[in-house]
Amino acid sequence: MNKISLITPPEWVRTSRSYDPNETKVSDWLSHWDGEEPIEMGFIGVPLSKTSISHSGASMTPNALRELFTAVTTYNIDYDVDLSGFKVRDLGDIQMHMTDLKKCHDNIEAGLNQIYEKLPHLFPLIAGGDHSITCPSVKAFQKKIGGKVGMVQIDSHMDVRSLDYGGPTNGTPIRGLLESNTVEGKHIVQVGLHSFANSKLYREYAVSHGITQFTARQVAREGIDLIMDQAIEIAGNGTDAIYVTVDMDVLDQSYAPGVPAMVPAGMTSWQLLDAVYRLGKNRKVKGFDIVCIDPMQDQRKATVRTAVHVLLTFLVGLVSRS
Ligand SMILES: [Mn+2]
Repeated sequence: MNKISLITPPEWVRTSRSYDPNETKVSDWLSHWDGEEPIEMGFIGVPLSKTSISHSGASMTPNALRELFTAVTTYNIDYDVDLSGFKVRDLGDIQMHMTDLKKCHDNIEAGLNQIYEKLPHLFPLIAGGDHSITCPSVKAFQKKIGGKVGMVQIDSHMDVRSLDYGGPTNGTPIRGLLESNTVEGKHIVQVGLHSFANSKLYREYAVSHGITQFTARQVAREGIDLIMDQAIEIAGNGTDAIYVTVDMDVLDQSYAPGVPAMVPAGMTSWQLLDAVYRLGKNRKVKGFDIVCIDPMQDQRKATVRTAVHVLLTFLVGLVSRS
């Protein structure tokens, strides 16, 4: 029986048809949390996308990921790591209000607070939802940490829009965190920013608040490893923990057709996988979310499938910490 009032059990609990006892599918390993078992890594769905500026079915992402967990194995050949030896559970979804978006954000923060009170050592693996969910998620994370939080945001967009124009939305989470003094700009690093997807005024706002920015072109030219090392150094300098947020619209449109705001010449899947592995492996990283996937526009589930690989590759880094 689930004892946390603001989360509901996973809507879909999928198991794969096992034809071969010699391999484990993610769906058969990442099972539903029973509400009591002590765990240190947990998948949490945050099904909210009415806060998206453009039309988005991102609220369907947690279930879309669960569905594809039946299609992938737990073994990563690049690092020779099998996740099936580690305990990760699906906690279910944060409850949303049907129409009251402020209430939805309040539920995200309060629901995560409830989870962290019950499971103080939990590493949250949060699946949005659109990017608006990152603001309440990081507020709860900062309370859990009880100190200064750094952020590495992998995104085509800066997400520092003024809250005066219909916010909070998926264009405002970083602005919301700055204005609420949850995170300082000097502790925020944005990676993968894209031309013709941001404005000069918001760039000046971000830079004036001390945010460090790396564009998608810099990633292509300088290499993701070098940039991630700098990002981790900056986000970790003077902070107690780093929160990682991945907006899937950072990827090139050919890799991620199922995002509401897709871009050409975005990052490659390999750049993103290498980035999240490096982040997962760093001891200072203590929280993760992945957002802004629209399963309704996703051709052959390509974007959801990539997101599954991003999540699992991050986990491979996490369990490989020395
Ligand atoms: Mn974003």
